[in-house]
Amino acid sequence: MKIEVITLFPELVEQVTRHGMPRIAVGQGQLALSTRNPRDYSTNKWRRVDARPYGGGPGMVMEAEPLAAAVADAKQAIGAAKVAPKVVYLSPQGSRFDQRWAERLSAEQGLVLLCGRYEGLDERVLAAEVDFELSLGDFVLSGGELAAMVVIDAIARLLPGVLGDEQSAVNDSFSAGLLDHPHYTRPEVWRDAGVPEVLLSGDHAKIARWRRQQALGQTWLKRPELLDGLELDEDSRALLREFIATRR
Ligand code: 9WO
Repeated sequence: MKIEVITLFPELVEQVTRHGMPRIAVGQGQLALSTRNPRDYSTNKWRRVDARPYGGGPGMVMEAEPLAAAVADAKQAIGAAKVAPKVVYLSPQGSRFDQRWAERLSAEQGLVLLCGRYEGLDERVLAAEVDFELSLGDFVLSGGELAAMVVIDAIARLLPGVLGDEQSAVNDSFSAGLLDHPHYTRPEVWRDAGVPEVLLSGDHAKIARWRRQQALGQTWLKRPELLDGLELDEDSRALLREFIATRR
């Protein structure tokens, strides 16, 4: 997958490929990340890309033309694919980004991520160029860059071959719409607290069942609304009933 990020802070966004899954994905050739600075598309001799809002008010707005020119070049650079790459704008006004969005975007051949600064973009460039407006949650940052980096990280680990077979994303608790099960490592006793017996039993079928039950139970405890969106099979419903019963 090719990702082009349009940003006034390219050196910030490029940091995302210095560590973790995005770094591995780049190393394997599964991900290519490029940045593009709207300032390089400004026709102003001071390289300005912002101006005061019509109607007045505080702050500045990013002008349409340098952004549109950067998007056009980004699409060209991604090239290849028969269909033009999707353009994503990161903003608090967007649809909530979640694991399903990460999965959907990871199937694209190319993506253009648009990062706003100041009070945001001229609305007309949004209407003309943006396919999806996505939000990480109900909070305001100083710009879209950190959100773009989060989206890149979430996508990178889903690209084919980036996670090894044994811990593939298909095994993620979240791929089933559930929270993760609890994890334990040495020592076997820490501050008088032990490790659940089953994890020391060596019975791998039993361990897998316990983990599935914990994933269901932790979701019920911490994020019950996630269960409303799921069609649990009878076995899972039985595991959850048992978890709830042992907690009363
Ligand atoms: C700034 C501002 C200042 C005074 C009054 C209102 C204001 N709104 C904003 C604002 O929304 N600025 C945004 C900064 C413009 C677009 C890029 N910025 C941004 C993106 N902040 N937070 C995000 C973001 C992106 C994805 N998920 C969560 C937050």
